Amino acid sequence: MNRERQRLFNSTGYGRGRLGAHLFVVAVIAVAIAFPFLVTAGGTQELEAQEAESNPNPSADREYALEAFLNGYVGLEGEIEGQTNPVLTARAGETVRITIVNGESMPHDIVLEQHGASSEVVNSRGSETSVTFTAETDDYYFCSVGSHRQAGMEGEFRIE
Ligand SMILES: [Cu+2]
Repeated sequence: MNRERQRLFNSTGYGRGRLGAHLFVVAVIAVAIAFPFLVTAGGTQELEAQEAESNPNPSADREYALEAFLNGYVGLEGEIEGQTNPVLTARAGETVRITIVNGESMPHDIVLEQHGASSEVVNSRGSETSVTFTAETDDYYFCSVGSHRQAGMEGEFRIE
């Protein structure tokens, strides 16, 4: 190997070494920047998994909450808040969950006639139950206890 080639060889080798070192530094910085995001993303996924586990029925397309009284169900939140026996709506095929919170110490439930869906009866003030079904047709929701339906516990469910 003559002097000229030796010089070229050395300089090329040196150049590659430098390039390798640069790439290594860039990679370390990239990992350092990405690491907190990776950890955060992993943590969020874990939290969501825990929530899904603690809630046996995690997702409904429509959720309604009603407070149950003998003279009617009263909307608890959203657009129906404060309305007595509000019209509840959903698109056909959507999963609907209606939760009732007992507003008094008297047994109440919620039943949807056409959908064949019925909740448990709740007896004490503040106790909750819910009914989940797939929206198929216009219907009525009502309380099946005694003559509560006639007393005022009835509202419409409509396909929008
Ligand atoms: Cu009732």
